[in-house]
Amino acid sequence: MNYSIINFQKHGDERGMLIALETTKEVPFDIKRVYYMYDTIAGVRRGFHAHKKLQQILICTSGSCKIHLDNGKETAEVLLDKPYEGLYVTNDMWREMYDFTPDAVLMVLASEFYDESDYIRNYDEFIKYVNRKKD
Ligand code: T46
Repeated sequence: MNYSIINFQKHGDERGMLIALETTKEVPFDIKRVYYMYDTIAGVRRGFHAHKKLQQILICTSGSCKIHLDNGKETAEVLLDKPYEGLYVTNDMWREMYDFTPDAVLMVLASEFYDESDYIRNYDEFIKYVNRKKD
């Protein structure tokens, strides 16, 4: 499946930890946008879409949450619970985020500006879209 976990280099010293993320070093695309979600209500599941073009790195900088990934053929569940780990997800991947702890902050680095036309928000449409691309 087209995703990977990136382990970021930790710059630790007696004061604590620091993670630095730079385009072309830790991040395999030009970062055009950063957004994050916090205060997610217990039990909420969000996402429910795929992107046609967008690449992203998801980092749970505080607390934890889980990510469900689906490429139309296979699925995977990823636990994000370390501020030094990033989940790299490319296009054509259905995603859902869930099991947010009350202190969870899910930060996302994105390769594109916000564009609603890049979203596929209907699962049946997503399956048709990925199957069409295989032909
Ligand atoms: C994704 C997952 C991981 C903006 O105005 N600008 C933005 O850059 C984003 C991301 C959202 N918004 C607005 C659009 C909606 O009115 O914020 C509201 C919530 O967005 P959405 O319902 O798309 O949020 P999620 O949690 O379902 O999905 C988000 C990203 O949209 C998506 O690209 O991969 O996080």
